[in-house]
Amino acid sequence: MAELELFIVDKNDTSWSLRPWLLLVHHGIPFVETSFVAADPETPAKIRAVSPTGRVPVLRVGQRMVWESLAIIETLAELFPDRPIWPRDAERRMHARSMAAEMHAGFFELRRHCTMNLALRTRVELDPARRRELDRFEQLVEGARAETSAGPFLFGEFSAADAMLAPVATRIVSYGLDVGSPTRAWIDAIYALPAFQRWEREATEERKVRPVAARIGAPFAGSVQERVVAGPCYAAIFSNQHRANSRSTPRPRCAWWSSRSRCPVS
Ligand SMILES: N[C@@H](CCC(=O)N[C@@H](CS)C(=O)NCC(=O)O)C(=O)O
Repeated sequence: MAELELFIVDKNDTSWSLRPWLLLVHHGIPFVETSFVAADPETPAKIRAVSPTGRVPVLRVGQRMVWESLAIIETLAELFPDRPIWPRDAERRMHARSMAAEMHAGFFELRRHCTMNLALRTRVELDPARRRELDRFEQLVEGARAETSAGPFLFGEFSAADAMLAPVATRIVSYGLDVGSPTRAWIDAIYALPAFQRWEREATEERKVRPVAARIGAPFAGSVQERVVAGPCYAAIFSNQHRANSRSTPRPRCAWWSSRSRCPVS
């Protein structure tokens, strides 16, 4: 099996990177994690060096790069057919793929106005356009949950559909958005998932050493103040080796600069 390397940015703020990362960690798939520091001015160039779109996540499979979160997830499903990355049932798989594609292609208002900020706890009222998107999101959750009484995830066990929708769970929590009990139960399941809890722990550790990037947290800029670390901020590029079934948080291999500068990566 070719070596896998997943390139991501700050865990507090990156919704797209969370998706394939959750699947890799949940399924105990070994991979190297390389995390760029969003606030480093050189990060956009570093990302462009590995990603044709200048965005992350990107997965290196041996010598080949795979970009776009959904393409990465499909690649993982193909590389690891023994793992239930998509639901095993063909009908549910169709449903799950449609949901994942809708998530990948839509929900622009929610994304733009409730940017991912894992540490944030606030309460905002949604305007009608954003509320419509959240209503549609709730329909997606309820539609999937109607497929099976097994649980607690969308199609019973954790799948790529849950991974694709998971960042919206964090936005609902961060911004105190009102949702019904089926969506609330699904959010609880996401927050209880060991892989998600590991992401949260690692995000907390990162926040202690990484400066806040300018675009992250906008437009609720005041809400990210808790991320600003007093004194000089020593930032690192983390390169971690994830081994199969490893439950502990890997240690960073190197730290390369200290900086208070900001760059427009979110
Ligand atoms: N459609 C892409 C979106 C990726 C994306 O927007 N990633 C953000 C980080 S979460 C990024 O790299 N932003 C860099 C920029 O906008 O300059 C995917 O599904 O992977």
